[in-house]
Amino acid sequence: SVSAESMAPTSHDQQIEKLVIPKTDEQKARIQKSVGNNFLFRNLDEDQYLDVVNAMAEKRVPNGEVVIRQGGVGDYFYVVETGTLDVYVNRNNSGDIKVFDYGAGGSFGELALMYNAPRAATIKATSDCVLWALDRVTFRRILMDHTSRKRRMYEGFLEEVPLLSSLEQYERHKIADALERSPSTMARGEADVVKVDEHGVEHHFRPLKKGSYFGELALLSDKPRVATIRAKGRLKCATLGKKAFTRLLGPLTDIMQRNTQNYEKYPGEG
Ligand code: 1OR
Repeated sequence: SVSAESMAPTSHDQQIEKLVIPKTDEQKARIQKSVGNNFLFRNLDEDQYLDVVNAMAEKRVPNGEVVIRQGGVGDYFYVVETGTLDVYVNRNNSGDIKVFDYGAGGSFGELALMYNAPRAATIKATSDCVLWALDRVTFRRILMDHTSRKRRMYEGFLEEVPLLSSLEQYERHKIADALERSPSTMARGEADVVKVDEHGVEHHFRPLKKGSYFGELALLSDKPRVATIRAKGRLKCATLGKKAFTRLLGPLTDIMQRNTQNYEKYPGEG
């Protein structure tokens, strides 16, 4: 059964009905686990989190079923508890092309809700799935502001990072979702790249500037850090965790691998 609780009047003097779909503790625990690794839920306060859990509907989808059809109207945002799904985009009527896939903890269906646009892709289960569906109103009330603000904030900057310029705008949006605003793509400042050899002598490599990235080598090779990065004055970076790096920058591995050859060639090395 579904019920609605009324909330205090907003500044517009409207009554907002909160959606409450009753759940067992077991279901609540499964939601918590599913959203735990999802960036879009990271900044919710306790009340917002409870509202989201209350509003979510459990949806079981058999292998092969289409959850979202490109061109359709946006109604729900989905989080994957278990199972796998493929994403297809059909451009200029040239047929469906698979562009991405989701597994546990993934989420999709936010674009149509955020921009009042038709669904941008088709999403089809490739195994039996358990999904949590969040209605459009709750999504917009709780998750949209932060998500769209973060995407907008990083949009211009990520476009100017040469490594990322070949990506689709939507792929940069996913990177923006995953970025942590901690003090590694560089937003401002300069940094030295220093390697100390076995005799304790420092070797300097090409310094890093706005739009440079660093820290990829150890992630690509699963080896210890091979150089020290030292800020020259104030430095502002955005960081991407290892899991998000692998997932979102996987398509750029070859380019990053190729770029590592340039590290040895810095002529200013002394
Ligand atoms: P939606 O509400 O438009 C389809 O419904 C969902 O597919 C969409 O929200 C996204 O959550 C998800 N481009 C657009 N939407 C995508 C993409 C995508 N991938 C997943 N979705 N691209 C793939 C990027 C790896 C760009 C393809 C040109």
